[in-house]
Amino acid sequence: MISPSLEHALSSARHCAVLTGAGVSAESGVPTFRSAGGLWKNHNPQELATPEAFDADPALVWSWYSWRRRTVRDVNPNPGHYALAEAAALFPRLTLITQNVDDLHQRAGSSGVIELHGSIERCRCSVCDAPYHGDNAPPTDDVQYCRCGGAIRPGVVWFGESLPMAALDAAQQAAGECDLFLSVGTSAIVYPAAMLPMIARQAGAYTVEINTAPSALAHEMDECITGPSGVVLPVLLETLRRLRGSA
Ligand code: BJW
Ligand code: ZN
Repeated sequence: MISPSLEHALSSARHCAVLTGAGVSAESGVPTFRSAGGLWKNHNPQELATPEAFDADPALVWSWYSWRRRTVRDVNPNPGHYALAEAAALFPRLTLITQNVDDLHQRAGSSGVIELHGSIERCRCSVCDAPYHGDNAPPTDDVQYCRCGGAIRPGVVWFGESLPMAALDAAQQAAGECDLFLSVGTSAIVYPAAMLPMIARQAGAYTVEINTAPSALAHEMDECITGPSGVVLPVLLETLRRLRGSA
């Protein structure tokens, strides 16, 4: 599973950057966006994750996010999340960038995670941006309202919205500086996140995709490993430990 080129990159990389997508949480039981069977009550996730959908039917979108919040709270990190958390100690520098809005990387022990698409656990007012006071409460199916009267929305980035600038800047900088870039469990069709592997490759990093099926950018990567991240990442971690001499 580990090619000589990847072994070389694992043993010599000074800065490893990792981009994760929904696939990394699939083995925890969190549905991906674009998988077969990803529908919720006959709605397509891609049609619900938009400001237009929220404006048209806040109750529908809010209850979808409440359902997802319950799912995320009910599941645990899987061996892929844990392997990435442990790998951070084996590289001089590791930057973990995620498109996921769950907090499973953090719960597995990763720190400094760059959240490109926000967090499902941090809601805010859709009008005045005030933070929602009920973030820690059990998810409700009824839309919540701010003191200003605005509907509370999930603190995530929907299509057509800008990514948090500091997170995007940090991710682009890491992609441009790293010497090993792992793209894990993402279909790589959503921009600007999907630019990151290309930025890394153009800057000279060794780029590796880990996915159960080739992504839209598979042909642009130096190497693709086909398999579930919950299996592949622990193998990478074992290899890293052997190469870098840690127990
Ligand atoms: C496994 C596995 C296992 C399964 N192990 N693998 C440039 C070109 C074209 C379009 C654009 C562009 N720049 C911007 C755009 C527009 C748009 C965009 O990208 N559209 C494309 C779809 C064409 N982008 C935006 O609007 C972004 N905003 C922006 O750029 O602002 C400026 C701007 C606006 C408008 C025009 C131009 C500029 C914002 C994007 C926000 C994305 N938001 C979402 C929802 C977040 C909230 C929520 O969670 O509800 O983010 S959409 C959804 O897709 C979510 C995900 O983070 C994101 C990526 O999905 P991901 O993670 O890749 O999941 P899947 O399901 O697609 O793939 C799972 C993968 O895992 C698969 O490959 C499986 O094989 C694999 N897998 N099991 C390993 N066990
Ligand atoms: Zn408000």
